[in-house]
Amino acid sequence: MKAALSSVPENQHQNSEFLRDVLKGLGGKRKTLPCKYLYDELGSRLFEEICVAKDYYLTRTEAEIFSSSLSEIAREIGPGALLVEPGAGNCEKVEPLLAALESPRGYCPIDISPEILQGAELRIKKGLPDLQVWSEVGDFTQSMVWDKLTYIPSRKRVVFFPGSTIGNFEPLEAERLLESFASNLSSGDGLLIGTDLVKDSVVLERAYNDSDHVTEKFNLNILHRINCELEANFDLSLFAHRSFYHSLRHRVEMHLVCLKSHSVSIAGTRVDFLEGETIHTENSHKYSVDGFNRLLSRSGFEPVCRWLDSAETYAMHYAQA
Ligand code: AVJ
Repeated sequence: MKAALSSVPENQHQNSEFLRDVLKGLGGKRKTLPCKYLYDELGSRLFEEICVAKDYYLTRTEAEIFSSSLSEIAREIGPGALLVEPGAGNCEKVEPLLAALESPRGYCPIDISPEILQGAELRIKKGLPDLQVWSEVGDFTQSMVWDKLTYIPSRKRVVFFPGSTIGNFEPLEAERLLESFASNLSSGDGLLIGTDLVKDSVVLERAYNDSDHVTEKFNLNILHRINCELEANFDLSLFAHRSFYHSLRHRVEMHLVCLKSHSVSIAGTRVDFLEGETIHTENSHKYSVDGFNRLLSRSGFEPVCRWLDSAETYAMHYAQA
């Protein structure tokens, strides 16, 4: 009873932040929504489906690099490391890495979804019962969640940021984020980070317009979420999923295109949509190896080495603070 009561203000607080971000994003001339809101419980499940969709090569390719280079990666990290994973999700990727590390100090997953994190922690503890796990619920772009981790003593910290999540950030924001990672590390600590590489636009566009239409469902789910959580009345049939590669900006952009002029009410505020107008919901930046090394250097990291898949579509970088 007590827990239920005390959870109310927390939810209201989260909702008001969500509402503020949504109204701000949809209030401008170019409509946008922060991509972090794609990942509610259903969105996170749909994303897991994307990861196994045959046209979405990123997850599979990263796993291939992992399985073929795992012992080399573990050797590079060295013994006694505390692994910190911002945006850990289901923690699926980290398990083989943790298992390969020499006497790891522990594992700290950070995620905004408490449900996902809870399940992940249980799984990790089952697979690696001797490993110490400190889970943190929160937004990894906020320093608050990192502050709690500074109290865990360790000889070396390594931030693990796989999945090409860094691609979601505009280059300047990515630099700020990597700088903030560096600010939570000491000299000699590490960053193990996955990035999708620049490649043929046909391959890229197929990955974000998969033939099973999971990406379409994932994209549209953000409107469904706004309807459920913010008392809005989006008609999902009036929006279509659209993803394309913007070659000058080296990124795949994901949008929701309005099919017919109409207005929507969001928590009492009216928002007008014109036919053909889009809501920009996500960017996925693609990097060359050199381009990403430059980004690392600008952010306070020294590139140490990297591993690519055999077809050179994806890279796993190791850098030092
Ligand atoms: C989780 C951000 C890496 O950009 O490839 C997949 C998200 N969006 N399909 C990506 C995503 C549409 C994904 N990241």
